[in-house]
Amino acid sequence: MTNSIVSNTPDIPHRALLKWVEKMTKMCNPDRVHWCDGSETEAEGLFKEMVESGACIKLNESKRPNSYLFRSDPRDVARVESRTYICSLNRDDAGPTNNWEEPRTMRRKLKALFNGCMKGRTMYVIPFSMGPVGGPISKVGIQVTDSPYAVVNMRIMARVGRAVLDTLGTNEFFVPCLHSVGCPLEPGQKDVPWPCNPENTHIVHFPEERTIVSFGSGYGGNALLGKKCFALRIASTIARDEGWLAEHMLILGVKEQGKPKHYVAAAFPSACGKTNFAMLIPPKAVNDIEISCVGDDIAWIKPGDDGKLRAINPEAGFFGVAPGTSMKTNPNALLSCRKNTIFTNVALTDDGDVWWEGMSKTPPNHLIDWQGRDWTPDSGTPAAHPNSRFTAPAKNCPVIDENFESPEGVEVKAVIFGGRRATDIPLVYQAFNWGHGVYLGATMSSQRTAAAEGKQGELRRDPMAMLPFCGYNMGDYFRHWIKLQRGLAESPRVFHVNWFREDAEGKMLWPGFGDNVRPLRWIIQRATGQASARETPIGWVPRYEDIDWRGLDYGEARFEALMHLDRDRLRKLTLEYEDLFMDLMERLPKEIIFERELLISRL
Ligand code: O2Y
Ligand code: MN
Repeated sequence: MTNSIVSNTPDIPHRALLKWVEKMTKMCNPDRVHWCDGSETEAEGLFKEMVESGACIKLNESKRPNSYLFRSDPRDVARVESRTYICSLNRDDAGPTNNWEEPRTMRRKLKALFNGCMKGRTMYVIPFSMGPVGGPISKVGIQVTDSPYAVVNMRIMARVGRAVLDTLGTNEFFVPCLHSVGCPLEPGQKDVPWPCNPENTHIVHFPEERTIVSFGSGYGGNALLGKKCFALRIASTIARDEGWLAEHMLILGVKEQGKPKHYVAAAFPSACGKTNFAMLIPPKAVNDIEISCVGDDIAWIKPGDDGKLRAINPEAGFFGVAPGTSMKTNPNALLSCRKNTIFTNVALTDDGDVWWEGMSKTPPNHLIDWQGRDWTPDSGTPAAHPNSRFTAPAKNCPVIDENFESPEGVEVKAVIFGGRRATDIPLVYQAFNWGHGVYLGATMSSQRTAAAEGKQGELRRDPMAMLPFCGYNMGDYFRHWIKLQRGLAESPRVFHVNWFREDAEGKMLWPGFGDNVRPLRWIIQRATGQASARETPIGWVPRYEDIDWRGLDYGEARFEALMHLDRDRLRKLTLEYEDLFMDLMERLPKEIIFERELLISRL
C-alpha cells in the first residue's frame, strides 16, 4: 500500500485483487482507503458523517425508520446513455446500437481523468456479490469508489462484505469496477453536498477484460456499478461466452390454488409499469391466485443440469422510480420503502417524511422540493424529480418470493415481452415457437411517454428492452438467444403483452394493474398445457372464454376491440422494421429474417 495512506486492508490471499486496489490507490491518490464490511455499524457511521456534512437528511425516525433523503446536483439526475460506451477491441463487436471508442484511446482519456481524482477523499473498496453469496449463478464484483452515497446504496442493492471476499479464495474471478465522482478536494476545501463532474462523465465498459470504469456521476445506474453496468452490460457478454442469459427482466411467481407455483420472466421498456407487474396484487374477486416477486429489473437465466432454464435476481434491492408509486398503484412497492430506505430527489414533508407526485391525490400544502426549495401546490414545478428514486431492500417487500434467496434460482416456464402500444397490438398473444418468440423480443417497441427523451408517442425500438444494456452487437445477441434453445430439454413458452391499447377516442381499453393477472393466468395455463387458444397470423390468442373475468364487467365486444388484428396495418408495421434490421444486417441471424418473411406471408 502507498506509504502515507491509512487503509484497513483485510488479510486475504487474493494477490491480484490486492494488487489492483493498490494500483487504483496510486492512480486516484485518496487520503484514506476503507475496505467495506457491509455491516450495520459501518452504514450507521457513513450516514452519520453524511448527515453532518449536509450530504443527506435523516428522515423522521417514527415515520420512516432508518431512512435518509439525498438531493443530487440538478445536472446529475439519471443514467446518461450518450456518455455510456462499450469499448470492445473491434468496433463491430459493440455494434451499431452502442457508443464505441478504441479501448487504448479511451484508457488514455480515463487515466488522465482518474489521475489524483480522489484527493482529499476516502476511497471505499466494496466487495459485492450479484446473486446469493457463493451461489452457482452468482458473480462477484469489487467496486472502488469515492462516493459514500454509492457505498450505502450498493449495500442495499447487492450483497456486500467479508463473506464475498472469502468466496474469492486465492484467484477466483471478479469484475473490477472503478468509480469516481471526479471532484478532488484541495486541503481545506469544503465539499459540496453532491459532488459530480458532468462535463467529463464517462461510463465505460471493456467487455473483453470484463471491467467497468465510471467517472463524473454519482447517480443511479452511473454509480451503482453492480446494476446496469455489471448485471446487464458486462454480464451479457459473459453470458454470451458461457451459454446463459443476462436480461432486463422481472421475475415473478404465480401460485394458483391447488396447483404448483410457476415462474415467469418479463421484459418491458421503461415507463411500462414493470415494478407494478412484478408486485401485482390480483383483484379481490380473483382470490385463488397469488403473485410473488423474485425481482423487478434484472434476471440471470441459466440452463440447469436438467436442461431447463433457471433464473435468479442478481440484485438484493429495488432502485424504484418514486413518482406514480402509491398505495393505489403499487402498495407493495410503497411498503417496501417503509424503513431502511434511501430516497433520492423526492420532496421532504414538514414532518420529516417523503412525498412525490402521485403518492396522494392531494399534495401537502407545503414541501421542500427535490432542489431544497420551498414548494406549494401553486409552485408550478414538480416537487419530486420525475426520475427520483427509492433504494429499498427486497426483503422489505410484502410479496417477496420464498425462493428470492435460492442460489439455484427458479425454473422459468414463460418469457413475456411487452411494450406500450396505443394501437395495433393486442392484449396478449403467444409465439408459435422459440424462434418466433425471439423475433417478438427482437422487434419489441414502445411508445415514448412524456418522461422519455424524444417525441411523445413516437415508437422507440427496444429489442428485449436491452437497447441501452446489451454489452455487445445486437445481431450476435439475437443469435445467442436462438442458439441457447438448442441445448435445452425444455424451453419456456414465449408471449407478448400490451396493457396500453386505446379505443378510437384515445381511452385505455384495458384497466391494467391488478387486472393484468387475467392474461397472466392464461399465459401460465398455456405454458403448462392447460388453456386453449385460437390461432392467428401473429400467434396464439385467447378467446373470450379463455380469460378469467370474475369481478370485471368486460363485454365480448370490448374484448374483440382489445384483441383486434388489422392485417394490413400489421404487415405495414412488420415491413417498417426493416430499418433496425438493416443496421444490424451484417450480424443478423437468418432465423430472424425467416421469421419476418413467415409473418409477412401469414399476414
Ligand atoms: O436513472 C437511473 O440511473 C436509473 S435507471 C433504472 C433504475 C432501476 C431500474 N431500471 C432502470 C432503467 O433505466 O431501466
Ligand atoms: Mn431497468
